[in-house]
Formats: sequence, C-alpha cells, structure tokens
Amino acid sequence: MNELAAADLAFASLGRVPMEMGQTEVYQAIQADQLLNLSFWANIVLAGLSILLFVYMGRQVDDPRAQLIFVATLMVPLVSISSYTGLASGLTVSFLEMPPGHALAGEEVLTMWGRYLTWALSTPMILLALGLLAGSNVTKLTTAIVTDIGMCVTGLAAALTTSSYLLRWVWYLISCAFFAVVLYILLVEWADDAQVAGTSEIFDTLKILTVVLWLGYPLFWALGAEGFAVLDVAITSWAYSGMDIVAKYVFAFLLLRWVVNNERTVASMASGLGAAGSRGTPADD
Ligand code: RET
Repeated sequence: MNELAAADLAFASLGRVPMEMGQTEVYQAIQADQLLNLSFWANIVLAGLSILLFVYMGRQVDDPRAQLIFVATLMVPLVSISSYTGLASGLTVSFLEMPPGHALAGEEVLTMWGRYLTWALSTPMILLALGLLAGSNVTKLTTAIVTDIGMCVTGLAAALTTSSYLLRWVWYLISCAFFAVVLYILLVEWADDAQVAGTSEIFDTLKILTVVLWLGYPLFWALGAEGFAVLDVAITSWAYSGMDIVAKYVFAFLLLRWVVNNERTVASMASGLGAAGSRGTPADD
C-alpha cells in the first residue's frame, strides 16, 4: 500500500515536484512512467545484444590496429549498458529546480545527468575508432577526444546549473564551441586523412551518420525540459535513446563489419597512428 502511494505520488509529480526526492522516489517516478522506463530498458537490451554480437564478430581479428578499433567500438555498448542501468535505477537521475527565466521556473524537473557523464566515456571511444579508421595522427586524435570530453562535461554543467538561467545557456554555448572543433576534425581533417589512407568510402558513410546524429543531441537538449521545455521529459528521453541506438549500435555494427571484411587494408595503413600526413616521420606512438 505504502509503496503504491509513494509511486502514485512520484507519478503525479513526475517532472515537477515541490520537494527533494531521494533515489527510491526517483526510481519509483521512473517506474511509474512506462514510456520513460522503456526508453532506458530498450537500450540496456540492445547494448547487451550488441556486446555479444561484436565479441563474436571480432573473434578472428588479429591485426593490432583492427583489434584496437574493435576494443574501442566494443567499449561503446559496454559504457552504454552501464549508463542506462544508472538511469533506470534512478542513480544518475535527479529532480532539479529550474531557475527564474526558465519555462518551468520554480518547478523540479527530471534531469538525466548520467547521460552527459557517460557520454564523456562513450563518445571518445567512437572518435578513437573513427580516427584510427581515418589514419589520423596523434595530434588530431588527441584534439578530437579532449574537445569531445570538454563538450560532454560542459553539457553536464549546463544541465546541472540551477542558479541562473543565463548561465545554463552560457555552458551550452561553451559546449557547442567544443563540439564545433570535433565537427571540424571529422568533416575536414579526418575526411582528408581517410582519402590518403584508402578508407574514405566507409569513413564518409560513418562521418555523415555521426555528424547528422550528433547534431540532434544539442537540438533535443534545447527543445527538452532542460532547455526551452517545448518537449516533455519522456519524449526527450526517447529522442536521446533513439539517436543512441543509431549513433552507437548501428554505427558500431557498420564499422566492425567493414573492419572484419577489410582487415588487410587496416593492417597495411601503418604500424601505428600518424599514417596520413606524417611526411615520412615515424609514427609517434
Ligand atoms: C549537449 C548539450 C550542450 C551542447 C552540446 C551537446 C552535445 C552532445 C552530443 C552528444 C553525443 C552523444 C553520443 C552518445 C553516444 O553514446 C551536451 C547535448 C553540443 C553531441 C553520440
């Protein structure tokens, strides 16, 4: 009875609760919103299946560069399953009171901050795999990964800032600036490197998939409860979960299938990083 009453209370107030909620109440609120809960569990199941599939696909890969691409790519569903378990359990979800100026000012809004935190681990792995595929040198690879982590951490800051509405958007813009660097490396630097490396066909497909999908994340942040609050929490969560499915599992499957079928091409790119544009200097790793 008590549990039901707590769940009812949590449900009635999902997205706007005039009080502090503990982890159990947050968990009950998530349980009570089936659409939201399903957006987490769909990813837990898909991440689990992807891990099994990718381990199976990689069982005979023995070139070290191809193996590194596999390890980096396999990390993506591994981080994802942890991330979504954190969300589904309420561990990495909080109700935060929005500051004056926000469309839901004074109300407590369900914030899935665990997403931004775990993106700081999963997206660098996606970039590592893409950089290796393109034959990137260490400088570009490091720049892409570091700015990407900067993007995720400042995105987390945007979501967690409750003192000032303006500062939420300042953080958002800082995050976008980091994102612009990542996009530049993907669209210009690595696109050129991939041509030299002879991997441009698959790289271009993955580049377009990545750029188009990744642009969706800041868009849904702005439209969701954390930004202008045009979209409801569960819809925003499904938008992220849907983009995650394509940006992670479909992306990883296409990449790994290509690596398995073209292991020789990957192996002959170079003995290490810096294949493209290294002007005769030995690889620096
Ligand atoms: C935020 C909000 C602040 C501005 C920007 C963002 C970009 C996020 C991106 C996330 C990509 C996530 C992926 C996850 C897969 O595991 C943080 C939403 C620019 C691009 C691909």
